[in-house]
Amino acid sequence: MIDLRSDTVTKPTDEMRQLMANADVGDDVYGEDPTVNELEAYAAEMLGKEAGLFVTSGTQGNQAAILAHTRPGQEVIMDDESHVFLYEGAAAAAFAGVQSRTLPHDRGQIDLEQLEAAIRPEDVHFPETGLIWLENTHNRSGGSVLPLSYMMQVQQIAEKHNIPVHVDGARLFNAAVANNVSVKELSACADSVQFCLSKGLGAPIGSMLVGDKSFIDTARKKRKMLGGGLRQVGVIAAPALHSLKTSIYRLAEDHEHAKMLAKAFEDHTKLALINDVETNILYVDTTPTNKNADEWLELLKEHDIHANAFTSTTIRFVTHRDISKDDIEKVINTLKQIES
Ligand code: TLP
Repeated sequence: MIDLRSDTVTKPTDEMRQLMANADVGDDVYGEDPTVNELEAYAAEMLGKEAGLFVTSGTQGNQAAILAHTRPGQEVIMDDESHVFLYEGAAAAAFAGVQSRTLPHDRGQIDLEQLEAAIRPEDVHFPETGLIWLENTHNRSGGSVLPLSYMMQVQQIAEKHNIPVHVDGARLFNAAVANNVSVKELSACADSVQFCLSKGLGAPIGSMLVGDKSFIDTARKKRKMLGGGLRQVGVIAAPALHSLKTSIYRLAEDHEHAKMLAKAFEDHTKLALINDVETNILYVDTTPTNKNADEWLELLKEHDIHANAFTSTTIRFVTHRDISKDDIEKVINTLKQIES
């Protein structure tokens, strides 16, 4: 099976399974799991923050961050295609009681003037702006990278108005590798960062939230409220730590594979590539082929190739550790065959 539905689909390697079996564990709600403690310290140090918190998923990390940064009745500024707005079940409204202030964007970048204008002045009628939200890489823009310079400008605006910035960095390491900047530099532009261990980094479960110590102390309580106080969590922290230590260098390969696929779409198929491919995500429009997304997915499935429909005429392909160059070549040949 060639599974291009998401970079979340990677299976744990034999080495990871060994690490899981042998992990040193304790009850993490008492702070006694040595493996997760090591992972949290390692992640915080890597991103240049005081503290880290292991969370079960990107969604849990994002929601713990919103709960820790805001109060009910505040507003969070975000782009109108952010994951937190589209794909987290309105959890920010349901759990934190905040209002989402969505703004248009270009490749994940909200116009800076519009961003600043959206910050609420003091007025008895208005909600307070409690948080500014960025997503890097930007999923719905096809894994586009927010440049460091853009993030620094957002930070300047946020500091001027004394508002914290959170980065949904589910794929922050892809951004760092693609733009050849360190995750530390990217993370320095934000008060808190969530990044996923279970996407490009290839761990089976988990995400990290990092920030200063008082923020992480609060987020830890919020994680408990969200049911994320796990016990012998070392069994999943061990492969996650291994991923973080060993997997970053290979993300460039996923980006290469995505570019190979992009070139094939441009040269050999009527499927229209929608995004510039900077990292590991591609969106194609099926309209010029006279087939809709579901029809394409069925045809690909016959060749054991799997992708996801995002609209009735949009398909997403995501490259990851379990996709080899041979797999990409097979996909390209299959696409040519279907169209011929
Ligand atoms: N993204 C998933 C789906 O939910 C769409 C995927 O397959 O891409 N932030 C961003 C930018 C994400 O892309 C995702 C997951 C999350 C947060 C949530 O992470 P999880 O799935 O671990 O809750």
